Formats: sequence, C-alpha cells, structure tokens
Amino acid sequence: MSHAIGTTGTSYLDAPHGLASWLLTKDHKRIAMLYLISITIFFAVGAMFAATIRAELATPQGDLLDSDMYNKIFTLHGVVMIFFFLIPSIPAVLGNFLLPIMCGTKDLAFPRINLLSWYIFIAGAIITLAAVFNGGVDTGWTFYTPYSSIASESSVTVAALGVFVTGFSSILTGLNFIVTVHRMRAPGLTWFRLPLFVWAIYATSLVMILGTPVVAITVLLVAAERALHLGFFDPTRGGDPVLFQHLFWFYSHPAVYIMILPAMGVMSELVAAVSRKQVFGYSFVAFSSLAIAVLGFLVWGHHLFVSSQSIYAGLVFSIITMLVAVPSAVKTFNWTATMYKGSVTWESPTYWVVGFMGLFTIGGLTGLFLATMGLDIHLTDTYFVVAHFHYIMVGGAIMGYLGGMHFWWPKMTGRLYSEAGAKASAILVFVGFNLTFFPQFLLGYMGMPRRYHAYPPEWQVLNVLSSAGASVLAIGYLLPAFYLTYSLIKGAKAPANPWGAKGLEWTIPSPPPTFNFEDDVVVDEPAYNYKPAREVHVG
Ligand code: HEM
Ligand SMILES: [Cu+2]
Repeated sequence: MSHAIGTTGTSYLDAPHGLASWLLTKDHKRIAMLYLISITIFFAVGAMFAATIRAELATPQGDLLDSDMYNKIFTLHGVVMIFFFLIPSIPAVLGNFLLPIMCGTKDLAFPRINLLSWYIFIAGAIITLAAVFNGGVDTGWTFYTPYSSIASESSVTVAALGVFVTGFSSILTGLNFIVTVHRMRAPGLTWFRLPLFVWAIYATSLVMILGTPVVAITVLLVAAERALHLGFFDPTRGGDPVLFQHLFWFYSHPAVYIMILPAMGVMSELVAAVSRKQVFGYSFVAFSSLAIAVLGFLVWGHHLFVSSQSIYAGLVFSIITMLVAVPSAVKTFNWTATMYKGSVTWESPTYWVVGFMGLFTIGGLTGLFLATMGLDIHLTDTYFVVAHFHYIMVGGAIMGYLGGMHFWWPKMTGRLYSEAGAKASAILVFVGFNLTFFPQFLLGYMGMPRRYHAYPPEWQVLNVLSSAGASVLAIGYLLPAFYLTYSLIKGAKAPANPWGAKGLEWTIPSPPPTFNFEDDVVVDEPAYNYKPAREVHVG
C-alpha cells in the first residue's frame, strides 16, 4: 500500500481561510464539514422537539400542549430528524470525507455537484423550517392522505416542497458516490479490496438514486392535490388514499436502510480496527449490503397490513420482510465472530461498537414481531412500533454515526479528544437509550397508541421512566459537544494513525492535505491486512 506519511502539503483546514473559501469550496473534506455543522444544528432542533414530546407525556393529562400543538411538535421532530439529520448524517459527513480517500483519489467524481448538493440540502431545510414558522405541520412525518391532501389546514404544501427539494441533494450525492467508486478507484484497489464502509455507502447510494425520485414525486402530488384540488388521493374525486401509502413506503422503507446501511458500514470498519483483524466473512458482509438494498425495495407492504391491502399480499410482504432479517443477521454474526477471534482493546470506539450491536439486535428482532402479520394487527400504530424503529434508527444509526465520528475525529480535525469523556458519553447514551425506549415496547404491547398527547393514568409509570431516560440520553448526546469542541482548542495533535488501524485514510497525515495523497496511490493488499504488532497513541 502506498505510504505517504510525512507529506508536506498544507492540511485542508489550513489551506485558504475565510468564509468564502469554505462556502465555495470544492474539497470533499470541507463539504463534509459544512454538512457536519448543518446537521448538528438540525439534530439540536429535532432534539428540542423530542424533549417537548417527552415533557408532555410525563403526565397523563394533556397539560403542557394542546392536541393540535402536540401533532405539530411530533411531526416536526420526525421530519427534521429523518430528512435533515439521519438520512444525510453518515453518507454526507463521513461518506463525503472518507469515500474519496478510501478509494485512493483526490476528490469525488464531481466536486462542484458535491457543493451544489449541500446548497440544495440547505435550501430544502430552509423551506421546510419556513413551514414551521408559518404555523407548523400536523400530519406526522409520513404525510398520510387523505388527511394531508384535503383535510389538514397546516403548512403541508410548504413542508412537502422542502422535502421535495432536499431529495435532489440525496440523488446527486448518491450519483457522485457511485461514479467515484466505479471510475476512480486507485490502481490495484479491486472491488474485493474495498473497505466495507465503501461497499455500504455504495449500496446506500443505489437506494438513494432509485428510491428518492419516488418520494419526491409523491410529496409533489400531495402538494399539487392541495393546491389544484386534483384527485390523486382524494376519494371524493376518484382518487385512492391508500395509493399514497404504497408510493410513500416504496421509498420510505428503503429509506430506513439509507439510515442504517451506512452505520453498518461504519461498524465493519470499527470492528476490524478494535479487533485488529480482517472482518470475518468479508465478502458475505459486502454482499449483504447489496442484498439489503435490493430486498429493501420489496417489502414496503408491511406498512400496509391494516390498510385495504389483500391478506394474500400481506402474506407475501410478511415473508419477504422476514428475509431482510437474514443479511442483517449475517452482518451481526460476522462482526461478533471477528471480535471473538480478535484481540479486542477497550478504546472509546469499542464502546460504541458494543452499544450498537446490543441496540441494533433488539431493534431487528422486534422488527420480526412486526413482520408477523397477525401480531402486527395488534401492535401497529402503538408505541411498540415507535420503540422498534427508535432502537434501530437512534440505537443503531446514531450509535454508528457517533462511533464513526469518534473513530475518524482525529483524522478529520487533527486533534485527540478525551477518551474518558468519550467512554462516559457512550455509556450514558446506552443506558439513557434503553431507559427511554424499552418501556415503550411494554406500553405498545399494552395498547398505548402512538401520536396521542394524553393517556390513561395506569400508563404513567412507564411513561415517566421513558421521559427520565430521555434526559439521561440528552446528557449523553451533549457531552461530545463539549469534549470534541474542547479538543479543537486544546486537544493534543493527532498522529497519522492513532488507532494503529489499516486503511488508506490512516496512511496520510491528520488532518489530510487538500489533495489527500501526494503521490499516486497503488494498492497491493486486501483490506484490513492486520499484522500482529501495532502501536496505539490515543489521549
Ligand atoms: C430485521 C429487519 C426489520 C424488520 C423485519 C422490520 C419490520 C418492520 C415492520 C413490519 C414495520 C411496520 C410496523 C407497523 O407499522 O405496524 C416496521 C416499522 C418501521 N421500521 Fe422496521 N423492520 C426492520 C428493520 C428496520 C430498520 C433497519 C429500520 C431503520 C433503519 C427500521 C425502521 C422502521 C420504521 C421507521 C418504522 C415505522 C415507520 C412509521 O410508521 O413511522 N426497521 N418495521
Ligand atoms: Cu418498512
């Protein structure tokens, strides 16, 4: 592998300063930083809505918010978290930063389009947030018709346009990644020498470019129906409200994999690094990403078990949904096997890895409950569903994102952070998370419906536990904001390879120079070619 340690080029952070040099940058690493700053702000906004929801639900009466306000708050929470935080998080921040480096190239295939994607993302977010200040949206993040298309008097049209615009950002980013992986890999970097993170981002990109146009058109149809009173979904004009659910979930089920596949990619990198070992069953892990991407398009009907869908269609969707569990389980088993035979050390990334595996497993297993049609008829639209997807998307995707941020932070910023702080944060997130969401499985099983702002007093104990857990979780998420920011000011300088990890990104200085590699890269070994000895240099 090319070893470029000691390159003299100025780091991408030190290259021209000034606001304009950042806002007009074509450097994939700076664009990643622009995304990092923006999605961190959106996460904070989404988290404040979540805190409001948990405050309301701490007591059985609807005493903090009226029902109308409550509807608006949980809608905004969902919309902001899904479209403006989870979907862009790992691909746009870590993917943008790392994919070109992992492919041994100087930048993405289309650097200008990469910058354009960020501007489109910001434009979409501003339009959507305008809907918030323009009275809010009360449909839920799923925008179900006919409520959203003919009944709701809130700012659905503006929010729908915001989501529509944001979709283009996703499509362009996906295209950029796919072309880069196909056309720009360094000589010798064959498909089966690619880091598993690249495989995961590649599979995610396929979903982004194939799925996003469908949701974009769907929300556009809702906006058109509202503005022009067309009859796409309006039954009084011959439309079909359930058609919306089909179109919506045809994208949004795959979209849940846009959120989790990249986190799985991060996990593969981290598991290899903390176990100092080639990932067990490398090609199975690589292909399982593609299998998930493909199967993900065939299961949308599991969101429609209680719609007018025929019971036979339900049966087919039920079975195919269970099949999706197979490639997910393949990954989990292979990570476990990697760690089992490896020499695991307890640095902070290991904490995030273990947390991810625990939470993702619970999320996946409870997915199987929901995939069982007869059981889902009882559980659908209850807190069981809420708990299931939070275990995967918050427990899995955000753990993966934070694990990746901690692993690559020294590379991205050139600074080491407090290991003790990072471990404390991982533990608080894990404990707070379980306290928040585990009670919701029980509440759902007992029949507590989702999206209600008041509930019978007998469910208060579990709700109070959940709200209390949310405060612990919030502290766990806030901590990194402090020690990571502190590391930028006072942190020790990071060496090129603080974890003693394998991968092209660890062969260049931290932070990398503007064009990543000084010489042309040639790769002559498989990914994760760990040798027994190594040195660790963390703060
Ligand atoms: C083992 C794999 C999985 C299975 C079998 C599964 C199954 C299901 C089923 C059947 C539902 C519908 C429940 C209902 O509406 O009554 C559901 C909902 C959901 N799942 Fe999963 N799931 C799996 C993995 C995932 C993953 C990986 C994610 C996200 C990254 C995810 C996110 C969601 C979301 C967001 C919803 C609810 C959406 C809403 O109604 O707001 N699931 N899951
Ligand atoms: Cu689904």
